[in-house]
Amino acid sequence: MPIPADRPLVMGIVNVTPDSFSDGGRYLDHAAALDHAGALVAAGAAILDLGGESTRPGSLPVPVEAELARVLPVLQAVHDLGVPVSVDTMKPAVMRAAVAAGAAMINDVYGFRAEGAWEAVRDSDCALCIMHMQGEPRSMQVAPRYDDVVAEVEAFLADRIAAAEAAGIARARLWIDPGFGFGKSLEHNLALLRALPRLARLAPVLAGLSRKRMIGALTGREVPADRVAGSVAAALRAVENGAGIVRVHDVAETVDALKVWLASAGRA
Ligand code: 7PJ
Repeated sequence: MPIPADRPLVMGIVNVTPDSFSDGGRYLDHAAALDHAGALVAAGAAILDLGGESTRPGSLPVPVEAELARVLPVLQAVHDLGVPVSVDTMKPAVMRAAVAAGAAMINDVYGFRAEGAWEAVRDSDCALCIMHMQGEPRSMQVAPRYDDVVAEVEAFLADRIAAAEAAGIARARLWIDPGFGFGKSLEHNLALLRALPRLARLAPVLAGLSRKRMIGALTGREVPADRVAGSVAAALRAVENGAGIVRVHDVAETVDALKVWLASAGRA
């Protein structure tokens, strides 16, 4: 299913990770993810992002079999919801399986740097989102450091675009993402948010700011679920600065805000 390119899209986040409140049963995890996906589409999500491995600061890797067992059954089932589905993974084996199962996008926070990643997605027409991350999830927030964060993220993304093209992947398939919160301080994140128009010259931009620590830092909200209004403001700024997709938890709120904001700007 192709990704519409004529308007800013709200991407709803669907985590398929074991629920600490369930008994860990696989069926319950899948059913919960599917329920959530349906609710996000009903709330107006134009695309879903399905992830079976947490990449939050401090998180540890998940074995490939476990990630496949989490993501694939849900990917197959969410197709019936009628929106394109992105799969959030760093693993070539998961990319291959997701492409074969009809994923519309592969979203890789590691920027397709794993051995075999380009080959896993080359012979298909699915979109690719190349994200910038400094370090690894386990340690990335310990001491993020840049001389010029915008120039360095831009150079990384340009380099990855060139690598994709060298691997035989059409540029029209590529999206880029500065990776808010992935090895970045609050100041780094704000500089990148302001610089989105510059990054958008490279490729269409996907921005993920939803409920992140930077929103907590700016609002004083410790609890991620309390960061909705701050996250909506960040999503609007990202779209104003050229983002084509905003990746969010709070789909209904973001869709409403975008409708009003776009209409008031004469863009609806
Ligand atoms: C992002 C992501 C993001 C893209 C996560 C979280 C952490 N993929 N996956 N961009 N964040 N492309 O949602 O807080 O910002 S997981």
